[in-house]
Amino acid sequence: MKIALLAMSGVRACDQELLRLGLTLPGFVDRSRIVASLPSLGLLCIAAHTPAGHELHYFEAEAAGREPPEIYGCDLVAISTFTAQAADAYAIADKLRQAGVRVAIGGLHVSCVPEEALTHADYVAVGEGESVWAAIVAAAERKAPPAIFRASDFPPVDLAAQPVPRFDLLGERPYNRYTVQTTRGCPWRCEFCASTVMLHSSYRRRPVEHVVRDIAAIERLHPGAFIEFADDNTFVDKTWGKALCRALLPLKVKWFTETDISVAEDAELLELMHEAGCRQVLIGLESPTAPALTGLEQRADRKARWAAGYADAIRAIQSHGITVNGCFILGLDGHTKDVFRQVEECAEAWALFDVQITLLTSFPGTPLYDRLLAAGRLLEPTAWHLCTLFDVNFRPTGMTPQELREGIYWLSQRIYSDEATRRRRKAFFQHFSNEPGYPRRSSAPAEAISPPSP
Ligand code: B12
Repeated sequence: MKIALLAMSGVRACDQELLRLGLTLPGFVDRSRIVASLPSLGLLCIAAHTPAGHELHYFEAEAAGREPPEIYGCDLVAISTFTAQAADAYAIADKLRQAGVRVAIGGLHVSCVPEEALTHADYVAVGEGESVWAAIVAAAERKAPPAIFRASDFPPVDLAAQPVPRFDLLGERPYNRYTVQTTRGCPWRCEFCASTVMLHSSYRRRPVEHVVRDIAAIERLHPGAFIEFADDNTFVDKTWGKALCRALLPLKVKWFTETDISVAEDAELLELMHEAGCRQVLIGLESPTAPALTGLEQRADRKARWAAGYADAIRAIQSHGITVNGCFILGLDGHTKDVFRQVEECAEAWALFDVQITLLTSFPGTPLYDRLLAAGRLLEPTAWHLCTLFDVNFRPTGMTPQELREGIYWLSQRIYSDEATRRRRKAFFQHFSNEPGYPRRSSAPAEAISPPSP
């Protein structure tokens, strides 16, 4: 069969005012541009499990109506989507089926609402795709009737036995970064998290030699490529993390990852991360004030326990030449209108190299969704297109939905302005040029991740 892999791509926000502001704020736009172009690792992973004898092609579509015409000439189209673009993915799937093309769909969103997806696709994958993909291809070949394929009905995915994702299918497309996974999942349970925990409940590490193998495969295709680890929380296991960094040393790649603040507790690990090419860590700080963090991490209330140490931890990480992208969620229970000013103050005081502000978002399948739904706090319970992290779709406790909207407009203008960005970065460099032993290397730490100057 001729099989198309179709990734829903690009970044999204429905709020017109935020988009208008975004368009005038270089910091915001540059950041979006950097991340907007990432290939779908999920599709490349399942592609590597395609039984022999099929022809594979990789495509991307930013919206329905913008899908490549070539997909209509295929026998099977495998679509991957997150929640925000589910409606676009379904619209494309409907058109494909009308044209007689079989459609399979998978990813975080449909894993939570498979029955919804089955009204638009022939085959719906629930959970990790590696285990179900071959069965879906076989079903499409024999023109089997529509069905849901649950990974839980198949042998579990063994992360120590995975082939190299099919990076070769990306061809010469111009990506800023390429994604690789070093771990899957996260041992903590944050109420709002809509990431890998939606697919599989346990936290797993890959063999470090496989991570090295995958990066080497990317570097062979695209020498000098910048790597983004598509992990939820890379350095939970510090011993394994050090082994990973040591294995990465000879590759001389530069990379970015997402991890929790506990990485700051281990100076040896930070040193190794920097030596191994880590240029930035993205950390969910979530709130500038501790009370709003209480209960957020549901296993051991970790976020609330870590909050008092944020300033020192960020300093420890950045003093190793690794910049921190600190993420704040606006609208958490306990946040009042003061939160916007508090985020601005903390971002400056902690000299955060980059700041990410998003709105509390209840993705389907999360404990947060269930809680807000039960409390009647969701404005439009199935408005999946609003699950962008930038659109308000719930009633906060400490302000009105409109005050939350206006707060993010105000804060984005303040923290993403050229002046504030320059001030924070200057503080970062001044701050750490006074640190004993800094800079650790002759190269400026931020060189690989700084957005270009406007
Ligand atoms: C890389 C990334 C992107 C890339 C995506 C490139 C792409 N097309 O995949 C870009 C930058 C485009 C992006 C955009 C957005 N993202 Co994003 N992104 C990520 C990130 C960092 C990693 C995702 C990843 O690669 N995972 C690893 C792969 C292996 O897993 P996977 O994709 O789930 O695939 C597996 C299964 O789902 C399944 N599978 C997937 N597709 C298919 C298809 C078939 C047919 C089958 C059989 C199986 C299958 O098999 C795969 C292997 O097991 C995650 C955060 C994180 N740490 O995970 C956020 C994340 C996925 N993004 C998120 C969000 C909110 C967005 C945006 C809405 C942001 C915005 N405002 O625009 C947009 C969505 C637009 C869109 N494209 O739909 C949320 C999604 C939550 C949700 N449930 O929807 C996450 C979890 C981050 C968060 N803060 O919560 N993102």
